[in-house]
Amino acid sequence: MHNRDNMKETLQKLSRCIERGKINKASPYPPAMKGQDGADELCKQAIDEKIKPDVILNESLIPAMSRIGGKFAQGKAFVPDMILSAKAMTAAMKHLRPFFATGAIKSRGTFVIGTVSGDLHDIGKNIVSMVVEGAGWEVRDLGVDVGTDKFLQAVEKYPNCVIGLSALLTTTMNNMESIVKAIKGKYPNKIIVVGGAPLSEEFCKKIGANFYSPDPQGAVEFLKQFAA
Ligand code: B1M
Repeated sequence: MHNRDNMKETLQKLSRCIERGKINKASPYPPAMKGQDGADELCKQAIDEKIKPDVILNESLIPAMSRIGGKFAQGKAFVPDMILSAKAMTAAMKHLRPFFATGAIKSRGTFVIGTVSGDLHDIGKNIVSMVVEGAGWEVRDLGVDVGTDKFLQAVEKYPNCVIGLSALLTTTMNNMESIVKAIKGKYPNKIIVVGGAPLSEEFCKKIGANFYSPDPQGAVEFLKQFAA
C-alpha cells in the first residue's frame, strides 16, 4: 500500500527536478543534483506508485513550470534555465502520454492544433494535444511557429476539422488574431478554439474565435458538441 507522505514526496521531488531542469539521472545539470534521479526517473516512479496521471500533471509538473516562469520574470532564472526545465518537462510527459491516449476505435473528429507564428512554446500545446487525443479525437499537431498558410492548408486537407491555436507571448497573440481572421475570411463557419497563458475570453471575442479555454479540459468539453 502506498502511503500519502511518500506520494507527496515523489511529487515534490519531481516538481523540483522540473523547476531546476534535472532531466534524468545521467544529466550533469544542475551540478548540485549530479547522480540523482531526474524528471524521467521520478515521473516513472510516480506512475509505479499509482499516482494518478492528472495529479502528476496538475500538482507537480505544471506548478513547476509556473515557478521557473516566475523566477525568469524576477531575473532569477534565464533562458537556458527555462530550456532545461522544458526538457525535463518533456522527459516526464513522455511517461504520461500513454495514459491520456485511449486508442479509441472510432475517432470523434479531427482536431488541428498549432502554436502560432513567432511562438516556440509547445508544452501547453502538447498537453492539450494529449488530452484531446485521449478524448477520442484524431489530433493533427502542426507544431510551433505555425503561420496562416499552414493552417489554411490543414483546413483544405481536413475540411471537417476543428482548429486549435495556442499562444504564450503577448506579442504572438497578435499573430493569433491575423490567423483567425484569415481562416474565418475564407471559411466563416470554421470552428476555432484558442488558449494559452496570456489569453482571455475577452481577447477571444475580440479576434472572432469561437471559444477560449484556459485549460485542456475546457477545450474537450467544448469539442463534444462537434463530435461525430
Ligand atoms: Co518563455 N516566456 N520565452 N520560454 N516561458 C513565458 C511564456 C513568460 C511568461 C516568462 C516570464 O516572463 N514570466 C514570458 C512571456 C511574457 C509575455 O509575453 N508577456 C516568456 C518569454 C518572454 C520568452 C522569450 C521572449 C524569452 C527570451 O528569449 N528573452 C522567449 C520567446 C521564444 C519564442 O517563442 N519566440 C521564450 C522562450 C522560452 C523557452 C524556449 C526557453 C521555453 C519554451 C520551451 C518549450 O515550450 N518547448 C520557455 C518557457 C518554458 C516558458 C515558461 C517558463 C513556461 C511555459 C510553459 O510551458 N508553461 C513561461 C512562464 C509561465 O508560463 N509561467 C514562459 C506550462 C504549460 C503547461 O502552460 O503553456 O500556459 P501553458 O499551457 C496551459 C494553458 O495555457 C492551456 O493549457 C495548457 C495546459 O494546462 N493552453 C491551452 C495552452 N494552449 C492552449 C490551447 C487551447 C486550450 C488551452 O486550445 C487550442
